[in-house]
Amino acid sequence: MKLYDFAGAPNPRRVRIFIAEKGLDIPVETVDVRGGANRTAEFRTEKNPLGLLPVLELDDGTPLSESVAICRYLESIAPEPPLLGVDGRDVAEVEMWNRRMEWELFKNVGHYFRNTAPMFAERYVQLPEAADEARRLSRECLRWLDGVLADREFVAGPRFTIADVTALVAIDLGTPSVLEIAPEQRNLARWHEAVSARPSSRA
Ligand SMILES: N[C@@H](CCC(=O)N[C@@H](CS)C(=O)NCC(=O)O)C(=O)O
Repeated sequence: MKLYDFAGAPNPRRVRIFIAEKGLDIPVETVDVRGGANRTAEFRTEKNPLGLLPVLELDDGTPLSESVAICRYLESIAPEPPLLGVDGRDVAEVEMWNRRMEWELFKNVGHYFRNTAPMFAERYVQLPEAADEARRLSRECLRWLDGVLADREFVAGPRFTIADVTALVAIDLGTPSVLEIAPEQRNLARWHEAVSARPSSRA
């Protein structure tokens, strides 16, 4: 296997954290995103038609993209520690929380950058109002997430899961331009300190 990666980006970081938590050793090839190597016809044909990273190339050459799909594959070949749930009900709860972190937090942080970052100016119509709204919604998510974390150690319950990975990369990406953990959000701060202290967070 080989992971096509880009160090500065949050979705590849999700997969790198997942790999580190599993203790897997997977060769990495850095793709020159700044130089547009991921948007060439060759990359789109051979790796990912959307021109996005990460891509996990399997031993038979099959290119897998979409971070959660890659994580699902990795969980199937390395079940320990379980990061996607331990039984049917738990799998559903982890999925629920991961999707909330993707849709309510990560997506809004991403929309902020899509609407403000110079690197996206040629690709997307950028609207200041859309950036403001994305910032408002991502901050709103942090407010209710702080409440959720009042009585649980991790986002989806008592165990570290993919929902923590998604929340961590979204918050680290967004801080401090889009959002930051407010001083009164003590549960969120405790959680962020704990997940950031895991060796995988440096992946
Ligand atoms: N839904 C995809 C999103 C992948 C994605 O947006 N990747 C970004 C990095 S975080 C990328 O490759 N950007 C390069 C570009 O836009 O040129 C996933 O979950 O992996």
